[in-house]
Amino acid sequence: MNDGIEEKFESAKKYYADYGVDVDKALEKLKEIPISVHCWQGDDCGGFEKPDAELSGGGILATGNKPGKARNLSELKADIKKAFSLIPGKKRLGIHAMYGDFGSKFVDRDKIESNHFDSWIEWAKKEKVNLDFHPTLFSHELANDGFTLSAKDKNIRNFWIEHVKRSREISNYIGKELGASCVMNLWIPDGSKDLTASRLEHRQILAGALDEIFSVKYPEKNIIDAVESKLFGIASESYVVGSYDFYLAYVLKNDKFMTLDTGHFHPTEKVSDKISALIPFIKGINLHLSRGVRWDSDHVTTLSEELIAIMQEINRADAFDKVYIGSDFFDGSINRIGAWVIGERAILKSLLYALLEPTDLLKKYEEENRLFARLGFFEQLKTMPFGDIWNYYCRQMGTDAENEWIDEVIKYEREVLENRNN
Ligand code: RNT
Ligand code: ZN
Repeated sequence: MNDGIEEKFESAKKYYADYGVDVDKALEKLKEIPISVHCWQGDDCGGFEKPDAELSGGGILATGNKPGKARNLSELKADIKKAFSLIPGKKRLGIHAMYGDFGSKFVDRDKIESNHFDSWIEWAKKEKVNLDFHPTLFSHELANDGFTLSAKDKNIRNFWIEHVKRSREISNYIGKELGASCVMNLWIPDGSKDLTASRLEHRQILAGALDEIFSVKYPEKNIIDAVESKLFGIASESYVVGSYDFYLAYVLKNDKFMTLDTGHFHPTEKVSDKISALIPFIKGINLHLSRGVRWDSDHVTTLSEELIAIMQEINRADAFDKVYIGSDFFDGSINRIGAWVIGERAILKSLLYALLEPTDLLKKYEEENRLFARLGFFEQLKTMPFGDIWNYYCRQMGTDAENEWIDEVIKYEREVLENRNN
């Protein structure tokens, strides 16, 4: 198709070259950086353990009931395939324990096994993507009292310890089968709606449970362990056991990865600033990119200043081997494939924006104490022809340019989603 994309790219390239930016090199790099797309955007985080499963309990909530959501694993896989075809570059897929292939029988969380994930592994091999894993410690009757791994009740606690141990075993198996380490991210909903007297007890119990879970050793080439903190959740407004401070101390002491979910901090707190603060000390960071809006932590990511700042910080630190980029949002009120594509493309756009930054020039202004020039250049970057480079990249990767993908999703909605009666 000749719509001038190549010509625009060539002229944009010159624009950046004037400031010492090698656009081709930036695109080569972008191609190699994988992003881990979460599977649960496809069905509002319901999973397929039981027919009509819905996200329930445990401090998270999916809102919206737009018809057309995936009703089973094969519909979910078809939707992921469609979304992936509209997202350029290397992708991984983040799955959750509740998306195991359990056939028609019910398998409780303390009984999941590696073979329940064989069909995902087969799928991953066929699609040439690697997998990440999340144990599921919500939407279950034993999570309804607000505490799982940090529960005082031994039976509840042991049930969940068993679930996470099995999740690690499965992650190790996935990593081994695919020949690429599987990031296993642990998030628990534990906390309390109101003033809590046993803060320390629950945290001590959680630390003990984590120690027990991680006492089983697996090779890092198969599995990477990460833990995810949260500021507050629905019904855990006053107390969250796995807070940022708790997990930061835990990962530094135990050499684990820290998951930073961008919706899990105070709105004025910047995750971008945490990257350079953690890198000198931490084994690694796993990102759950999301967009917090007021009380909700899970809106679809957009090309925001903060998302760009996160990528700039990773790039300036040249820490793409230490920081895993993944997403975590769920919106059931809009076309779910569209939501995926918007969110993942925003992540990639912000990454490209960062890769096109003439960092040396900005640092030079700082060293010369020309701080107006630094701020001025940050502003100038916003009007540089970044979009022409992005469109060219998309086309080169065999994906739709920015003005094309929306119609593709509308077509899929008409042809596929509207025929699902849910
Ligand atoms: C919840 C956490 C967690 C979940 C997923 C589904 O607040 O962000 O990562 O969103 O595990
Ligand atoms: Zn998350």
